Amino acid sequence: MTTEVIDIGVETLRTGIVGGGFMARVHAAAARRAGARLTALASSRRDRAESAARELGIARAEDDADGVFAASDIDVVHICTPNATHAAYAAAALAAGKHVVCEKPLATSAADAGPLASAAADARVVAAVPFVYRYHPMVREARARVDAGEVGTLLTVDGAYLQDWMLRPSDDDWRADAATGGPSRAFADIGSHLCDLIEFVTGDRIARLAARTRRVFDARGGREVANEDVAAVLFETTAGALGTLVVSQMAPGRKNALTLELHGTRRSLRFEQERPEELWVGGRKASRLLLRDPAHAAPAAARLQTLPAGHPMGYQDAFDGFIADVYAAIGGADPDGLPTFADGLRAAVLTDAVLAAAHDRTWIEVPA
Ligand code: SOE
Repeated sequence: MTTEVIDIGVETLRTGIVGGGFMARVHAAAARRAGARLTALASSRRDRAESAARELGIARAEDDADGVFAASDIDVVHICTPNATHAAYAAAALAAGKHVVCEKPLATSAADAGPLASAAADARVVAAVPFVYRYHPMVREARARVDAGEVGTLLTVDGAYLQDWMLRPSDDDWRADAATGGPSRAFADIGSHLCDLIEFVTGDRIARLAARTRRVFDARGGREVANEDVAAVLFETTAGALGTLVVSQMAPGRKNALTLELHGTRRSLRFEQERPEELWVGGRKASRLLLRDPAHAAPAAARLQTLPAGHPMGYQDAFDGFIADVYAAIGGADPDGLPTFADGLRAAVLTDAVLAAAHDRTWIEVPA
């Protein structure tokens, strides 16, 4: 029997992953769904790479990250390692001519993120940061409605991102260690998602802010903690809207509760990450809860709906939508709303501003 190979004119992308934890699993699933070949994985140690590669069904384990960057059979590198390694790994992947998906924070300071954003622009490769909540269809629906003027002039923003996995002093993670996590933990890890969503949905920018941060436990799991558990931010946008943000990884009962509520002169909108099928539209006379439905969606929201109404889509679907757009961009497309290294730099600028405002106990003008 002969096997006929049909050339459908689409080259299979070859993906390499650096990192072997939870996020590597999410990236691998999304890459596979986007049709890529998962070629190799590297982790902090060879044995870890081998077990993660086995678990994720990846053909080859490399000795270290350099092995992935140097591999001639890899087109796109996904960096899913501790925060403090991101900048150097992203720079090395770009220098090797790879397309790059780098976990957030892109770097642990704006000073380190800036050159990466410039290098990515110069390298003419696709360089993306997974601000994946942009890929919930109801977030695109909210953005389309703001853009169409349904909200009116934006007056206030009420945002929160709450988790509880660092509630007890025995809860520990590399993110709590400044050497691996960086100078900000809660804000860089999850506050960055919230700010990205605010600016993405409203098209407005956080222009100035005041902030307080708090480290609740000075030690976790026997080591010193150098970054914050919680943060509160008061801000003003370029267009004059006022907003507040509460960010905590110590909010009992809250697992991944990103909530964003916008109030305008005509309508309010509310999105909750843990209820991604819904968008609340508030009005003075009547309010409505919209349920995701491709048949009644703005085009920008409809294109991300891979399942029909009533068949819930969630976190992995949002991630899959993001990676599908990254790979489409590598193929020459220009997908709307793809978060790039420029957005990673923006998150680093905002994180620096929050830390500076909290430290100096003053308002900070956020660089545009
Ligand atoms: C842990 O706080 C974490 O996995 C973040 O790192 C992700 O960015 C967020 O999507 C969920 O929570």
